[in-house]
Amino acid sequence: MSKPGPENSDPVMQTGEPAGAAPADIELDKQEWREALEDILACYGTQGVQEILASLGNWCAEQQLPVRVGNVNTPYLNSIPVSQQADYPGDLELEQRLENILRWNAMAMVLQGQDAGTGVGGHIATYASAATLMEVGFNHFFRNQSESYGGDLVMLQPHTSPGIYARSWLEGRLSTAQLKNFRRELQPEGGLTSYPHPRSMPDYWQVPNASMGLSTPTAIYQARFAKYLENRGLKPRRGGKVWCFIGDGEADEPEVLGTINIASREKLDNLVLVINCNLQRLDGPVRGNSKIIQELEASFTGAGWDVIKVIWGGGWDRLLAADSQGMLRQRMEECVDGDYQRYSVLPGDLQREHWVDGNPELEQMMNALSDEEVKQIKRGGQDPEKIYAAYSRAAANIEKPTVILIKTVKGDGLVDAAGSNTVHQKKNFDTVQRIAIARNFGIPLSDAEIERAAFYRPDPDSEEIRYLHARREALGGAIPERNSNCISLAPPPLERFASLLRNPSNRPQSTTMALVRILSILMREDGLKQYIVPIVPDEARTFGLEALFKIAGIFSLQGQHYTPVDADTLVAYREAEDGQILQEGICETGALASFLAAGTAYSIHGLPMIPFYFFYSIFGFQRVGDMIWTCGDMLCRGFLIGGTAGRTTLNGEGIQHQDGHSQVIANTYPNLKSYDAAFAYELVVIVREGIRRMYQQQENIFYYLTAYNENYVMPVMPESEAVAEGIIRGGYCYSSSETIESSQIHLLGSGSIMQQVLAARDQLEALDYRVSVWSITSYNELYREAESCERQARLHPTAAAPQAYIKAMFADTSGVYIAASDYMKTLARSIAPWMPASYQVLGTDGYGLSESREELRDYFEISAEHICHTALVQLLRTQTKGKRRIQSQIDALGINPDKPDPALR
Ligand SMILES: Cc1ncc(C[n+]2csc(CCOP(=O)(O)OP(=O)(O)O)c2C)c(N)n1
Ligand SMILES: [Mg+2]
Repeated sequence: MSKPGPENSDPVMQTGEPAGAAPADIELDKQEWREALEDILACYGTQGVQEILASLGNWCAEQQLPVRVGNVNTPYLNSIPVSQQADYPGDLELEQRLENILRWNAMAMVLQGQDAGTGVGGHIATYASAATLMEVGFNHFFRNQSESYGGDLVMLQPHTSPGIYARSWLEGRLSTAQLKNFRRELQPEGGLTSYPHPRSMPDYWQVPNASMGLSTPTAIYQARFAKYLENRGLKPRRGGKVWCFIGDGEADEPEVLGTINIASREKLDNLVLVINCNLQRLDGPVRGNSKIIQELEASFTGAGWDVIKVIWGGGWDRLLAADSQGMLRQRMEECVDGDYQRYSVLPGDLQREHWVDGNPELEQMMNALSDEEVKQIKRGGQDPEKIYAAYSRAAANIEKPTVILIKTVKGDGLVDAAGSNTVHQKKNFDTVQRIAIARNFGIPLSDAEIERAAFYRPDPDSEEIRYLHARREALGGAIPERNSNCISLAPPPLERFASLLRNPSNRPQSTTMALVRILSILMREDGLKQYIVPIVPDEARTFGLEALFKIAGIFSLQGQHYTPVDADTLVAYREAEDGQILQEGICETGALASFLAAGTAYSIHGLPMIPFYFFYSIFGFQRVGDMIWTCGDMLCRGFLIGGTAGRTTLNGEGIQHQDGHSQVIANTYPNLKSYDAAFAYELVVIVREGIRRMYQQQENIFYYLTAYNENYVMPVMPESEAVAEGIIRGGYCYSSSETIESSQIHLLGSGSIMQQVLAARDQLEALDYRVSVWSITSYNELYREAESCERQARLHPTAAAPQAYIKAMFADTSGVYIAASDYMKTLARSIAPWMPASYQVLGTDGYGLSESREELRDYFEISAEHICHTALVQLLRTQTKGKRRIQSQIDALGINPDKPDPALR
């Protein structure tokens, strides 16, 4: 490439110092450089321009100049020039009429709720800003699944839900009663949930959305998972996009910008993120002092996304074309969002004054427009043609995800309220305002109907309704719509896990290792193996999963362009385009989003994918609890495995690693089944049951299993049927000195702490006590079932009360009852109302600390000695005979009664 550069030489080259240049000189220089680039463009195209700029950048770097060539920001203008704007294929006038009807009905839903005095609330302003963005999508882009197309997943801003419902009502998919009962789900004739919640409306909403920020990682990882399924040959390559709409205020959530890199790294060209930049959040401007669109452009450009800005409506095209001196452009750059928000509420004459800002040339340009025309000039998000052009480009994009930054007006069309700082919370309008708004939208209702915010639906034969149906038919049907048709899978027969049930080698192992072995067996099982999705956030080695790397491969859309350092070992780090393992790096949010994508594939893709997500148990609920809550809402299935569990079993790691509370939090997730198993065979039973319920029975539940890293010899599974049932229901008798009935002491153990319980049993038996040991696999299951029985009894006081399972378990027993676990006491304490009065609980209240396992168990008072001590103290309290003997046995244990309380440290 040998094109002449600008002829004037650079003063920096001669002096090494930046020479001051007169403004006119530098303007001349700039002009010459631009002309040179124009030549380059004509000769070599965009690539040529890129190469020249890159070489200039390199030159600056060689000279050690603190100058960056190539700005991450483009001017504050639309990215697509008028000359490249795609033609609009729809009937603009008709679409506008339809949109106005939707705007009115969406508002009427909220107003009717307000008039009814139910106080259920609702939002108007978000949809008012987003209506055009959404309508262009609904009329021309969002496509359903068909024989030839994979289908789009459309995720809309939560607060636009009234507009989405209004559309479905016009389409005849929702009843008038439902619309009337917006935010009143319990009404007998049906109601509608506030925001997108599949749990509440499982045939309608696909993806939950209400907790700001989570929809972006959800969308990114859904897009990536679609590619995973294609690459693994499970889903045909028929296209299909994820369209995700978020607010500009929402983009402040760290989950948004924190997860965008993976989308470009993985070249997710099936992803379009649309950011509705109405410049406002709930309280006021998003970036009053600068421009949110420019800030987001820089972030997304830096992250490697294709960025399309839609800032100005078509009304500006003429003015911009006439702006040969760049005055208007300069003013557009100078104004900050705080100014723009103010302009949106000013009348035309004042707006003009501010735009012109004393500049006579600008004034002359603006004189071409009347005050009314100035007021009418729209932002890009109010112009369907500009939006269409952006969506078309995004839809055709290859090898990159696209973000479209669209400038809108919050509360657009809501007289007096649009653009105000209070518009987000605006839920009511008086009669005069209602009439003004309805008339503005051209709604042909009487004043009386408008006053009571009646819904308006044109005749089914009207042009509007026929158009609405025709467009959706052309695009494959209604959206949103959720399916849950999926094939059933049965768990492998129990015998397949023989090595875990009988432990022939007698080698000590941990429950984590047992789970890894269960996973390996499932990954070899015909009919099931292809559906297993192991997920790890850079912790595979911690959990002993690295052996799977070579066998199953780590999924990477790029494959592996290097020879791994351990290529010739059995555990080589093998990345592959069809890898089965999702290795998410240190990003629990991303890993959870992958779990969500895999665990909902039965609904989104009709594929029964079974995710097993292994993570440090402390970095689960308390780190990404909101994402797990989303799993519950989205009816996600799969297994969450909280590894390195237990406040004392994970030793040495200290406060921020040692988890003694995840099982407690797990109980707050209503459809999550949580288990704290002690033995390998228990895990086999639980995992089989999970597969049976989630994938054979198609139940909308998911599982949380804590897994420990303490090695011990796993016992053989007892033959009794009752054991398997007890494991699932939450507990069973593991051993008795003689019989259950004759036992004086009952010890309840779970997880790794079962080993301490068994040691305590031995010590107590050595003192001639008869002891029963109970394995409690899930206090949460026991508690829930007992609560449910309690409720039954409360509501049917005269009927025979159902007996809680926990009561039945201990029905024929007597003596003292001591529970010990590696979790907070409140976990085991939850069953206390159904336990005999002598029930005592030991647990790990307090922050963890760096110590050995043995010391930690003594410190938290869950060691075998403390369990013995508690049992003896309870005997001392409850027995009338042999007190002196018991006291001497207590003394012999040597427990320091004045040791500090770990819960208070
Ligand atoms: C995690 C979370 N925090 C706070 C809220 C409350 N909230 C709901 S909407 C909203 C403002 C949204 O602003 P923006 O994203 O700009 O959307 P807009 O309505 O302006 O389109 C807030 C703070 C929420 N829903 N979720
Ligand atoms: Mg906003």
